[in-house]
Amino acid sequence: MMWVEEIETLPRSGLESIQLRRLQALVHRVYAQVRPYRAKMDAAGVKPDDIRSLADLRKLPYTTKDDLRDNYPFGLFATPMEDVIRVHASSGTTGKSTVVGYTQPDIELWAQVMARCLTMAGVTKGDMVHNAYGYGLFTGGLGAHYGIEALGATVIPVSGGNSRRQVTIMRDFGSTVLLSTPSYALNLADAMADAGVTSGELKLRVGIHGAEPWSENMREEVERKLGIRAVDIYGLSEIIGPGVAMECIHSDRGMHILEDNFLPEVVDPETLEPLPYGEVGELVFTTLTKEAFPLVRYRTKDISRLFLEPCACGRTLIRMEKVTGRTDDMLIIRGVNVFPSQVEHVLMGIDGVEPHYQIEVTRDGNLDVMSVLVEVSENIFSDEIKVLEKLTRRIQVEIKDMLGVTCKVKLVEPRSIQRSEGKAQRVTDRRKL
Ligand code: DLL
Repeated sequence: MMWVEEIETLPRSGLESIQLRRLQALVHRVYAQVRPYRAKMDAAGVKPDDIRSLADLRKLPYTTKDDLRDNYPFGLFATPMEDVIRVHASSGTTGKSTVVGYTQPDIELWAQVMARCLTMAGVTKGDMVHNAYGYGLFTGGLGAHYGIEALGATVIPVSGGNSRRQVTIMRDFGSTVLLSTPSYALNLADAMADAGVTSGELKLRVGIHGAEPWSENMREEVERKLGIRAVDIYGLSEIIGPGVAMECIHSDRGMHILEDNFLPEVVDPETLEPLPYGEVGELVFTTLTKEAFPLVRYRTKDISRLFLEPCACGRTLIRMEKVTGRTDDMLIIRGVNVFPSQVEHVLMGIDGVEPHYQIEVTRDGNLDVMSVLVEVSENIFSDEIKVLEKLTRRIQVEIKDMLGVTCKVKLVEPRSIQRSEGKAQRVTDRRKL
């Protein structure tokens, strides 16, 4: 059990004084060690000593994905590379991925926050934890893995894919906890039905699902089909990975943010003014304890709101509402973050293709399917079928190389894609979550 009672149930004032101390140390550190932070703070006319209260946070400049891209890959790291013992990455705009790094204490911190999250779901030492988040550059697999071990539960590092085998493992090993994206949980439910395995034959008790948006309807479906309690977990690579916020089994609303480590704000995405508790806006996080890759006021683009009302579990940690959308056009397709601009970038590099395209996302069973409709030029269109087939395949391969996502490609006649009269509507998301 990983219940850090003296932190989780601290009165507000106690927690805020810890946050302030950590924030002041952080700001001094990034100012001294990370040139882009110093440049931005100098430009904004703010010095580390100006941060005297938590309210002074708003004097600090925001950090955005563009800052990450401009300093790709390691330019925002605050420790020497020799102290960095792990990197992870997630896809970003125009093909450059977002790279994040961890020192040994960062990896330990991550394991601790993840273990605290698992505890919120009632996971304990005796549990058999089936970890179906992908292992690799994605933070899901390894991030959860270390937390499960830190808790002393048994981890089954199964990663994603091969659902049939996963069902056998769940049944034979007696998995009690499932960690996966919500859509993959539904896939596993289908695989169970195909294999004639009922939820009654499993020992599964709770599912911890995140990394993509999911609705209450989807939660009900997962709970019914797998015979479990399904809870939400939130995180992003930039802030640490999974383990930023977690729904406890008592929560009537939202996820507890581990705010002794991740200081949240909600801001108006247009004016960038911080919003009071309860109002909907863009989530912004400052990492208070991370060494290698600290972030000051990082704009997540995720839409949510914060509320302070006490939770039945006794934790005083602030809660964030389920993330329902984003302020940008990022899509999450089978767990991979995809920006339409990346698709555009690929298309623009191919001769015979017009800059008119449309992305359609649907769901086939529980699997996301991305289709790209691409207009071709007149002379290509009148070409023989072999040429068109070759072009289709080339687009498919290049998109797969760039994004890691297999998509369907359909070439369409010149001028058949509707021209926009304002902002182009390039994406139709027909997934019913
Ligand atoms: O998805 C980390 C993670 C792994 C979280 C496993 C939970 C479980 P990224 O690949 O960097 O990191 O993607 C982060 O995914 O900004 C949100 O838009 C979205 N996201 C993550 N969790 C949730 C959630 C991981 N529970 C991006 N609900 C974030 C809705 C989520 N969206």
